[in-house]
Amino acid sequence: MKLTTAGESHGKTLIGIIEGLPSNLPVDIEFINSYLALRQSGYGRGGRQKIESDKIEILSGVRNRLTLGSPLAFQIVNRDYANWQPYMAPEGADVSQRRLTKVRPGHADLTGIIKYDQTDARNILERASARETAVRVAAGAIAMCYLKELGVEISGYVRCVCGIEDDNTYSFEQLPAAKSQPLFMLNEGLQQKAMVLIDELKANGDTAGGIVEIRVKGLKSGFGSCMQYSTKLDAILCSAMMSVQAIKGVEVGMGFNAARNRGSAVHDQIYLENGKYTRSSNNAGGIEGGMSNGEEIVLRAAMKPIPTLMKGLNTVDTATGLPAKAAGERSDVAAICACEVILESVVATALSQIVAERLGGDNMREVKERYSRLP
Ligand code: EPS
Repeated sequence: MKLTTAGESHGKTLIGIIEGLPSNLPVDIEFINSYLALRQSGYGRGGRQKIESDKIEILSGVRNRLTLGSPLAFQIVNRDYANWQPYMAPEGADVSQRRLTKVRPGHADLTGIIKYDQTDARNILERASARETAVRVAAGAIAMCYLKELGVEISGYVRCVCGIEDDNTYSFEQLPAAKSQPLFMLNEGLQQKAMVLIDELKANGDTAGGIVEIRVKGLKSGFGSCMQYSTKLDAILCSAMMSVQAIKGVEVGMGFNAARNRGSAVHDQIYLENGKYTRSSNNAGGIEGGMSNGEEIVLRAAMKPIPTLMKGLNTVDTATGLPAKAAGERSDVAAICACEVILESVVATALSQIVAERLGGDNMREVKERYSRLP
């Protein structure tokens, strides 16, 4: 399975193409759209989300809600293009308008214009923008349809917003409740504090990041491989998470805390109960030797604060070479809820690729039979 995305933030449309899906996979369009809406939700988002109402339009690869086995192409139309067409159209665009030269620290602007030989960072930011993640969420929702057929579920919540951290442990069954919360947090007191902080940051033209935890339940053991570095499950899932805009750190299970503790406090001890192997804990986050071990997979990712600050950080105007305040385009104060949905999505896509590689199968009947035969 392979996903390719295309599209600019204020261009006409966003496009995704998924290759390698088996036939007869039920595609739940209502679920995909509700998941897209979830990505647009959350406390601290900016004005753009009032304009957009993301919906998937499937263009190929599905007939009567079942995949055909052919490439699945889809689009999500940018409603804001109606306002941007004069400046973004492939032909006849007025590129003297909407220029961005007061490059934003932390964004792709400066490095991008140098690398791609541009004078206007608009030609960089339009693609670097997290708007692209709408496609990855739609694709992730399709990957979740595939994983659901095998009894594999993905969920998550927000653990931290700009230093306000929830260090409680939650069961997988408690996680879905987060999605109906304004910041996808499970501790209401901390969430309230985080909302007050976001209001303060907004008033000061500042932004917030946070930490998200993603969990996978129901995956059998043996996915990923210890035989070649590039096939390790943790390497693949962490790479998928790092590919999300604004992610600066990832960890598996106990993660960085494992390094702060001794071996006997870290490694999950193994027992045999009624002919089944069990572990005393899940500090490994469900992955040992680059392979799923049958326990829940536990992943966390750190999102840096959004790099577009309304108050503008110190920078250089690349048009004049003079010191300037960075461009403060319309922006989100916090997009941690969107990030949570996106991380679930990219994990779903990467995991479905690993599952499909191991199981093969041209149609869902084959896929399900092969999965059911695994120990
Ligand atoms: C983004 C800037 C903002 C965000 C955008 C990502 O867009 P705009 O400049 O149009 O206000 O809202 O995110 C989305 C549009 C989205 O759907 O997530 C950026 O610079 O990365």
